[in-house]
Amino acid sequence: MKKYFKVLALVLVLVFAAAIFMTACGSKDSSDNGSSAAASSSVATAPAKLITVGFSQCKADESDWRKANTKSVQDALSEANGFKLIMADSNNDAAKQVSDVQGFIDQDVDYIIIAAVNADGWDTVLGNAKTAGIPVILMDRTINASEDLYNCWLGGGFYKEGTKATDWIAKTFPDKTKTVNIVDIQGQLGASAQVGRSQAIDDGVKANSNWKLLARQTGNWSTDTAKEIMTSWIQQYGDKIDVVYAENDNMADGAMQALTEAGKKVGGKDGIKIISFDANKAYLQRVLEGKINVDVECNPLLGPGVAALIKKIEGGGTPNKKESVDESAFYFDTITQADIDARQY
Ligand code: GYE
Repeated sequence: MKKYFKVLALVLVLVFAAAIFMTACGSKDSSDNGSSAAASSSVATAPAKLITVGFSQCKADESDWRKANTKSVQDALSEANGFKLIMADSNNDAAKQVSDVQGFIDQDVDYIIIAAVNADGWDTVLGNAKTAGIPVILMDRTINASEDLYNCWLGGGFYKEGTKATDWIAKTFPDKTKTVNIVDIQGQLGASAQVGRSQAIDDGVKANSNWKLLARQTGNWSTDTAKEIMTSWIQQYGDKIDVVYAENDNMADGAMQALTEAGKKVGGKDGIKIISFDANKAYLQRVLEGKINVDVECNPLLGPGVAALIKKIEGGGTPNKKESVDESAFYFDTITQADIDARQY
């Protein structure tokens, strides 16, 4: 019996030891599995090849709008979203921009995005991109090249934006017997945003015989340049100016500074009327204060839209040639705090 119990005890000990050993092996296995799973999953989840995108920006900090636009693209085309973004800032030098784009072609990037400084001069380099088989997406600014030289354009309707402003002038100055003196502070000459907005006020003046375009000059999207221009116009035209048509918020700011420093009443019902474009949050505050009479929206948050277009082409899809974003306008006598609070840029 003793011998029998000894054997039984020995067997039990062995079984018990085996069980402990097996569980230890089992957990290792799972970690194995984990690691092997991780290994297999790490094999399985090796990061997909990043999509390399060459982004040719006109001048990354030329205005509040452009800063928001640059950030929108950088955020959307991040590595976390599967992109490798290479940005070239042309510093608003059209010739440099074309060579930046040629640089992207030489680097054999997967996609090229262009916010064109100037609408002209693109045929050759876009022909090279096409030969290299690199899709080109135009963002914000349009160009004067044949449509088969780029895949699609995403942006705002600059002429239409301008007509929202001229419609407001027509409504605000109904007396056709009274002359309405307008000055136009233009964006950088040749940029499609400038071309469209300037064309709209030209057509407004053509259509309204009592409207007079007293003066126009490019402020290159800059507050300081616009302030200098406005200061000289105040000296030249004094109280004759009825409307300032500033082709972006930063230039409207410059004009308002010059007018205020010259003791002129700005905005509201009885001041010199201020029209602006972009509708950045800080400037909508000026609309609420009645300083800016009309601010026509132009949406800079184009990054997610561009990312979606790339993914569409990646997936074998063909985007529409033109994709315009929705835009509104804000008026000093109807804007609300809620409009401003809702602003993302
Ligand atoms: O109005 C201006 C920016 O192309 C719409 O460029 C854009 C214009 C915008 O610098 O502020």
